[in-house]
Amino acid sequence: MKTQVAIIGGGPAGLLLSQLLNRSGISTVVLERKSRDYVLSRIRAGVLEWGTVEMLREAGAGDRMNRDGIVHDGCLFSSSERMVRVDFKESCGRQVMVYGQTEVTRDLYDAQDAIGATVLHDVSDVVLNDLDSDAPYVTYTVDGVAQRLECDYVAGCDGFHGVSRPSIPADVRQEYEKVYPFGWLGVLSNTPPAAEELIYANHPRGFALASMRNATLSRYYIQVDLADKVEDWSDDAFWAELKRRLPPSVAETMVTGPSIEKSIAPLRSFVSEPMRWGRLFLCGDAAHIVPPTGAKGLNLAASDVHYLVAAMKKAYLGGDLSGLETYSADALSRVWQAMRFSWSMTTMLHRFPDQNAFEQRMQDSELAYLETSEARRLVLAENYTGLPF
Ligand code: RFL
Ligand code: PHB
Repeated sequence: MKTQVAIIGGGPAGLLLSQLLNRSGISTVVLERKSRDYVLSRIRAGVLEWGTVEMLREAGAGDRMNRDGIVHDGCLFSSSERMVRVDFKESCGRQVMVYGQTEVTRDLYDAQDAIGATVLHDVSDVVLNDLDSDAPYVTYTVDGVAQRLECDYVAGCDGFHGVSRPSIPADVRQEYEKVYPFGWLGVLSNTPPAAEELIYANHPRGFALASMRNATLSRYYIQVDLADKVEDWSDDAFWAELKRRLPPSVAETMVTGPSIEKSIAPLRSFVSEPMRWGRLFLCGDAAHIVPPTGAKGLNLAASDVHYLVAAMKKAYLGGDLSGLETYSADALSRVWQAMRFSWSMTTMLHRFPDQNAFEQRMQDSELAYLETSEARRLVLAENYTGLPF
């Protein structure tokens, strides 16, 4: 088989890239390790920056989001001392869209089906070959049969544990990492959201987040010990702990119910440079991971795709390779800004095991500054809603 761009991974980065390239007349084949049902069972991101919203619309995958997504003008930050609202719209004139990654992925699969794009599932043994030549190719196995895909370029969209990043020689890669000493326990439940906007809570017992998917589906997270297992947390124990950490007025009135999904995710900041090697281009979690506190992971995957699509269009439609040459630097400059923001939100809102009284006061002062300074709220708003591409 032959294509112009071989895309490894059928998560949001791979599917959005495939959709936008195909719509520009550039052919793709997506190779995904898991089944479609498995990919669609993952519960992950919930907040889309406006740039991501516009890309999904441009991809022809925005109809359901336009109808069912919830536009948010702001969000809340609470601690035992105070409750601060950041009004994104007032501060920086922008908003975000609350619409789950699961739905984004479903819409992208439907859009790919509608244009007859090639997405192969249950693909194993993916190997990227001759990436530093003019004729790279990908070998893989489907239904027990070994296959070969010839291409001009390979897009590595296969997440943190994929094969693409390790295909760049170790002596070329520079990796930066910070592992946080806690995880997030997330619960999805068929209950109305606790509040109209998201609440990020800094509490002496640990961080909590009240989020949502729609009027009858809520998503909550609490900071937990890295050693904790999902089995350690009954639904009752989860709700009791969440209520302790949320503002009392919210905890008193919130509706609880059986969890329909419960999982623990570790928190990490990670960047691998460069994002291009030879004819391989990394996008999304394959190149970088952010802790979820800033709601940036999926949005960064989309911004990488933005730069790569622009570069590919320039190359294929205008014969100009300069966008491909600068892809890594262009994508990384925005990645590092999102890294900084996610790290600062994580640092401001979580309880660290070795946190002393001084560090405690630093967190309180951050929130007090947020409460009193319009400039500080603007900084948060412009980062949360997404820096320009
Ligand atoms: P994905 O989604 O991991 O998709 C990669 C795909 O590649 C496949 N794959 C392979 N395919 C072929 N061959 C191989 N060898 C392969 N190895 C892997 C995988 O099966 C998979 O389908 O990466 P992508 O596309 O880069 O998308 C990134 C996002 O999924 C991720 O950044 C976000 O979910 C992060 N995230 C959030 N991001 C936001 O923007 N806003 C949020 O509110 C937000 N909340 C979150 C989050 C992530 C979380 N977890 C669980 C990590 C909340 C949580 C709890
Ligand atoms: C979510 O709804 O899953 C969500 C929202 C905001 C975050 C992280 C996750 O910062």
